[in-house]
Amino acid sequence: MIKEKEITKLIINEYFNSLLSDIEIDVAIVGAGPSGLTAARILAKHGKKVAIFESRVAPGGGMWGGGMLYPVIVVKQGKELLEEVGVKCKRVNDYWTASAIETTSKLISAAIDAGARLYNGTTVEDIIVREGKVSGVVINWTPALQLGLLVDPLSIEAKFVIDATGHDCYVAKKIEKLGEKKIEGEKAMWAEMGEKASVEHSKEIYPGLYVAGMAAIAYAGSPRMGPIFGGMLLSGKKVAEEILKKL
Ligand code: 48F
Repeated sequence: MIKEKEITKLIINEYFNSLLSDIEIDVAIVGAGPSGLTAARILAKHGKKVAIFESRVAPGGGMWGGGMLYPVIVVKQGKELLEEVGVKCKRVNDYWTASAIETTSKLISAAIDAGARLYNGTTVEDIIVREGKVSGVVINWTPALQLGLLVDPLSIEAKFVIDATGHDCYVAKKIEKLGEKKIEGEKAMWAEMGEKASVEHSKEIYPGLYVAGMAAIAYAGSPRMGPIFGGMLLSGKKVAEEILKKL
């Protein structure tokens, strides 16, 4: 016999046990796009306690649609990070192509398989700053924020936070409010420069807070690169490795 109340109990128990165990973590990753997912996989693979908070229901960020909804991605650097998660890459001249759908789903499942927990429908609306260091994130249900409900958030303590929120660099903007830096936002497209800059500028921008992926581009005011994704993957790897040295 299937009982509705048992289904409800299972869902509530599973979710809240997971959230309870993640109130204090090593790394909080904001945004489940390619950079955040890659960082999560590497950190979790090294045994770190990692949670990803993603405002949308479906994780994956801006990768599902490839370029203008042609679901193909291109990489020139970082192909090994796709192969590590089992993505089939095809060489075409100096580039590699892969299915955007295969890539996105495998990045998500590899992060989860490595041990990262993914909280979807959950928006990071603020950060905790204590004694000059980012010490966690402030979360709320995405629908509560979208509806403008007056609902106070909850907080998660984290030793490190990664802003992988993409073009908006939402978390880094909180640092701007602390008077740290004027954020100019991403510049017009220049794929080669953008690819280099996405890795170069993925780093700690305030004690405890790292930027990765398009958030790093927007924070640094560098050119965007469009649907070439190697820089996004490598940026996630770079911040994960920098954080691993400190944990
Ligand atoms: O935009 P997104 O895919 O970020 P990324 O890892 O990769 C960028 C590329 O997809 C592409 C590109 C590269 O060529 O230009 O755009 O830098 O994923 C960012 C994720 O963060 C979520 C958002 O829904 C998306 O899935 N996000 C944004 N703000 C918040 C958030 C927030 N405040 N809290 C939680 N999630």
